[in-house]
Amino acid sequence: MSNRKISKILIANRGEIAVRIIRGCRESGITAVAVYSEADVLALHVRFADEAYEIGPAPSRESYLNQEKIIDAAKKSGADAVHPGYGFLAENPEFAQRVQQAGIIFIGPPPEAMRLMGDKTAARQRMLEVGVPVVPGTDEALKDEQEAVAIAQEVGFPVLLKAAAGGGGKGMRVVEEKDGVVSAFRAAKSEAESAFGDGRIYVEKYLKGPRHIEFQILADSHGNVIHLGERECSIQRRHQKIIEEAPSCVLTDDLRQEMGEAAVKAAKACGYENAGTIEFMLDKQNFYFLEMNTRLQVEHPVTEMVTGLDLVKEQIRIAAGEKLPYKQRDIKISGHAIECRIYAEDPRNNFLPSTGRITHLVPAAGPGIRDDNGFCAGSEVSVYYDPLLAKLIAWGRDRKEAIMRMRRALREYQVYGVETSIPFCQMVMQHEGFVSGEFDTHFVEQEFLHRPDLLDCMGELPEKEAAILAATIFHHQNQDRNRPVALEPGSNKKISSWKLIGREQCLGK
Ligand code: MV4
Repeated sequence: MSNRKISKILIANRGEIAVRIIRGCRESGITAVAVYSEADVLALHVRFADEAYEIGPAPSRESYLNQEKIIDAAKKSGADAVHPGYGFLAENPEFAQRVQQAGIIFIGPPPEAMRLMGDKTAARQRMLEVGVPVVPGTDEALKDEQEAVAIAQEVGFPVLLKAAAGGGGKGMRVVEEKDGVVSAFRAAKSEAESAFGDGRIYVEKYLKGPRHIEFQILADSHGNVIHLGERECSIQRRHQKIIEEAPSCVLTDDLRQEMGEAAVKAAKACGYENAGTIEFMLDKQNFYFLEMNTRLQVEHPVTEMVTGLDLVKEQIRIAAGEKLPYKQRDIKISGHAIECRIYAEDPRNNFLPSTGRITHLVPAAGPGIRDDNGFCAGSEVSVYYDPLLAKLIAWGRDRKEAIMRMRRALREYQVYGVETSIPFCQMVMQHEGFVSGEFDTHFVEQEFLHRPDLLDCMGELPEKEAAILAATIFHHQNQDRNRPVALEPGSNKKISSWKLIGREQCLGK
């Protein structure tokens, strides 16, 4: 494939990932074009971009998922390429195709690779053909209930019913015994039909306590494929990842090499290009292909921190037709990185989304800390979009140093106006199971959901900071000196003890 110069990129996304991609563009000397919904007029990604186009009302369906509007904006701006980020249209092969048909480069894999990996049974078959291990199960979608029962018995209980069009946990059902198969099959099928418009279901042996380990891949358009090591993503809740790290503390060098080679083989088997991720489940020393994510992932920064590469800039160079300038042996993993996702969700209230205006925001900084953010003080967190506010990444020479840095950074990070997952992340960073590295994908449900008291002493402001904050709010409100200051409703415990304080108490103490 011939080289094509890229000098202007339209970012078909919002929030922290749009900001992240704009940063990569700017560092590459490339003009960044933002698109935004009516709700995002004042958003950070719009401010950081060189140009911006409005693409419709707040609901994603009418804006960030509106292919027509986005492609129009790309044409109007004269962009050479479109970067989809993650979510929205990132793994939609029709969108990639339409971008290409408009004569614009899609910064991502070929649509055919996306389509193959989007069909979980087709992906399983292809992996079997090339010798990448998959969990024992069916090669094709189940015809009917009778076949479901027969094959479940063949595979052996417990089994897991999965949607062929699924991924990310939707439409999955664990079945413990023969009697449960028929009803689980019907439930999974109807859930898959309404979620994906595709009710095909297949069976896998259910693994009880797997760890989730994924490999980052880079593939150029000249047939060169390498991996950048793994990320461990087992700390998640209802298929939403919360904490990720690289490297995994359970992989030996031999296993890492073996899984890395399998990941490269998987990417080659689907004709992959650009950045992608092969997800595996690790059950003791056995690993199994789970699925491939054909996009840049939320957690890509931990890989960047331990490899020194910038994945967005690599994506752009690959899309421009350049060759990977290094080989597998040139990739060195250095130190340890941990990412905490800062969601606008209330961990003290079943992770309920917390919306509203961010009134006050102080990100963490200092040695070894990176903050990939999409919001600032004054930003509105709306019900329309993903509640991810920022990603806090800590690097250390080893895991212990990364954990200590993360604890320190979480202690500095201040967000007011909305509740966040910061106290939850603090709790995990102090948790013996996390610190020792002994955890699996059930960590959150096992260690936390029955013990919300673990959060009681997390994320509280020391009194002096609460006092300064109260004084600041008082000053801004410019109210009667004798009137008490009321802090934001819904503030955490320690602050609520400062709920009613007069100016004299706030200042000078
Ligand atoms: C599994 C599994 C156990 N056995 N498959 C969850 C998301 C979806 N992509 C696949 N998932 C799982 N598939 C078999 N055969 C357990 C999970 C699973 C999981 C996987 C990765 C990360 C977190 C998870 C949480 C619950 C269940």
